[in-house]
Formats: sequence, C-alpha cells, structure tokens
Amino acid sequence: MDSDTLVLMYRKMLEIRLFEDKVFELYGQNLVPGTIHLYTGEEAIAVGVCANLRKEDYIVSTHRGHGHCIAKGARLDRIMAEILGRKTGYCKGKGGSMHIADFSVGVLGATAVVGAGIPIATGAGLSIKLRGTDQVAACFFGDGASNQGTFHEAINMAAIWNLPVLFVCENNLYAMGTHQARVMLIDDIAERAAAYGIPGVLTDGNDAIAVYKAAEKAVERARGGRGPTLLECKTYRQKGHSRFDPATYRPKEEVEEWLSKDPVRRLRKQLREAGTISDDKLAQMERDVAEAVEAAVTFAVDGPHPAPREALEDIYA
Ligand SMILES: Cc1ncc(C[n+]2csc(CCOP(=O)(O)OP(=O)(O)O)c2C)c(N)n1
Ligand SMILES: [Mg+2]
Repeated sequence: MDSDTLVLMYRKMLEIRLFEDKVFELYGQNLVPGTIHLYTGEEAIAVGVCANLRKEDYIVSTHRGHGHCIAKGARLDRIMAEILGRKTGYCKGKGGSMHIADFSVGVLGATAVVGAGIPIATGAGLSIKLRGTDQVAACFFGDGASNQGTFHEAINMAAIWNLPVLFVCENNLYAMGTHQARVMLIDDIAERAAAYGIPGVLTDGNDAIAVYKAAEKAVERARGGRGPTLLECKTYRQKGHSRFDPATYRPKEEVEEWLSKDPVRRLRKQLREAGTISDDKLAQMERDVAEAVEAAVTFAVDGPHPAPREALEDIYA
C-alpha cells in the first residue's frame, strides 16, 4: 500500500476516535438530544472500506454511523451540528445522530431501523446498473442486522442482478446485550454468502490494512461488473450499545482482550515501525485532528436550533 493512503487512513481513524470521544463528553453535558451509538473500536472498517471508494460512490449507514460519514468525507462540523440538533447540521438539526446524510459525498443516509439500509444499498446498486456508470455502493450493517429478512432478500436480489454492491457486516459480537452465539449457530456470517452464490470474505475488522485489502478486491469486482461481495469484519464495540448502556453483560476478560487489539493504536504502531511517517509529522497530525474536532464543536454550539414551525418542513405527507 502506498504511504499517502496509509497516512490518510490513520488520520481518518483518529478523526473518528476523537470525534466520538467528544460526542461522549458533550452527551454528559446534556448538549445531545436523544441517544447516541458510538463507533469507538470499529474505526478500521469504515476507513478501510471508504479508502477504496471515490467521492461519487455511495454508502449506506446505520444507527452507529458517525464513523461511516467521516470516513466517506462528510464534514466534521456539520455532522457535529446535526448530532447537537442545530440548524447548521446536515439535516437542519431534525435528523440527529442516527439520520445523517450528505449526498454531495455519496452518503445516502443512515437508518435506525436495524437491517433497513441493506435493501437501500441494493436499490443504489440497481440505479448504478441502470444508469450504466462505474460507481459502487457499500452498505454497513451489524451482526444483528444479518438476522433480519432484509439481509437475505436484498443480498439475494443483488446477487441475481449482479449489482455493484459491497455488503459490509460489522460483526462486533453483540446486538444490544445479546451475544451472537445466542442467536445464530454459525461463527462466521461470511458463510451466508454461499446461499446467494457470491463471495463471502472474512477479515480482521480491527486491522485497517486487512480491511483495506479485502475491500479493494470486492470493490474491483463490483466496478468490473462481476457483482456483489459479502465482507464480514470481526470487531468489538469499546463502549456500551448506546450511551445509556454500561455493558456489564460482557466478561471483563473479553473486553480487555479486545481493548488490547485497538485498531487506532495498531495502525499507528504499524506506521511508526515501517517508518511511513516521522514522529514529528505524526504529532502534528494528532494536534491538527484534535483542533479540527474542537472547531467542529464550536461550529455546532454556535448554530441555532431549528424553529418549532420548521418541524413540518422537509417531510412527505
Ligand atoms: C427493526 C429493529 N429492531 C430492533 C431495533 C432496536 N435495536 C437498535 S440497535 C439494535 C442492535 C443492532 O445490532 P447490530 O446489528 O449487531 O448492530 P450494532 O449495534 O452491534 O452495531 C437493536 C435490536 C431497531 N432499531 N430496529
Ligand atoms: Mg453488533
């Protein structure tokens, strides 16, 4: 992999990490309406996949979606403003944490309905095919979502129509408090690809380089008109399901083991060991990212709340 891509990937992962830490903090200050689901610990997946995508490619996101938007190139300040419910946010402050969309960089949106994004990605793939462009669509969803009917129907349709879609399962072992082993008898969700006659690829979701390489092949395949891939990335939520969840149902040893596989620290170490970036440049980048996150907070906090009468604008009736 070329150094520029690796360095950019580290920067994006760090942006997500510091952004999520900040959202956690702001929540405690009662600045965030609703709830939030943090992407902390899963950064390598969004970044490894999106580093293979072009601006005009599409992604479909989930309730745990801040990281997907950042990885695809959406602006930190407008995401933060949306999370804080401000008019300057991507959806005028009326969508919030779980409903961020930015068509200008191909973020088709997130949905809080588990599994509901999967058919939207199949639809995006069909649109690409009908328009005859060489775009691709990537869809992120969880292990829990892979038990929904939408997963099976939408992937089967994408397979038979040979659509340019990358189905990315972020298997963090839990759906809320429920461990994977309680709700499925297989270990690897990638195996399910066999049922639709498409490749199922398993990768270490905490290793940004491994995710990048796996996604690279799948994107090449999709762009080349050879159809969809199911990519399963094994990972772990470092925090609870949502801001309210202390996640006490997880064994301490399990949490510790996964914390030791932190994806951000891992890529940082790889870059230093390979001499891809000097320590000075790394330190500068880390300061820059921290400043960018602070600037996003200032932008968000300075933005007005939408007026009550605006609640009825921008809706279908
Ligand atoms: C259709 C539907 N059922 C239930 C819920 C409640 N719910 C929100 S997130 C979630 C768990 C999702 O787990 P997973 O797909 O593994 O994603 P993760 O949160 O682990 O990233 C559930 C059950 C929902 N939002 N939508
Ligand atoms: Mg999960």
